[in-house]
Amino acid sequence: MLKFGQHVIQQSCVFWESKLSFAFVNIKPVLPGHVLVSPKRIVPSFTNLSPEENVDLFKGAQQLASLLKTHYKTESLTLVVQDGVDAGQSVHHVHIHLMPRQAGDFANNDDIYGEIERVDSTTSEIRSEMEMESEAMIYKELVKEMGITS
Ligand code: AMW
Repeated sequence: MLKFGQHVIQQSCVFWESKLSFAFVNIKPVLPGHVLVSPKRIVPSFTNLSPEENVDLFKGAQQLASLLKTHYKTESLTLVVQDGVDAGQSVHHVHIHLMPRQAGDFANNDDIYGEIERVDSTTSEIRSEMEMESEAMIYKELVKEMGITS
């Protein structure tokens, strides 16, 4: 069990861990494969990451980006870090959004940013724990198969 700001993330929803970081499935994904990578320590802002946390987090995000590109058969991925309330950050614990993209997934490519804001403000699109666990299981297998290191 790991903390994501005020939220508790069940181990079954975590699909990758390193010494300082972890990745987990999203409770309200804006697209299939929308996952989050965070430091294990509750660090509110990107600028508060230690150099070690920064390297560990981005190394993990890069490897998991490859996993998502392979699994979702795409060459395109949107990465987002909302740092601070005025940038749209709602959970005050650094997280990188990884979102695999497909041709035509939004009418305009950049509509994804409006969708992140819209979904963030709803409580109606929360997924079941079972659905999240099933998704995490698929990625856990891929982490092993692709030899993604911690
Ligand atoms: W931010 O607006 O802070 O950049 O994004 C917060 C993200 O965290 C959103 O994508 C939201 O769906 C996700 N989220 C919030 N609570 C949980 C949770 N308990 N488990 C998984 N994802 C969560």
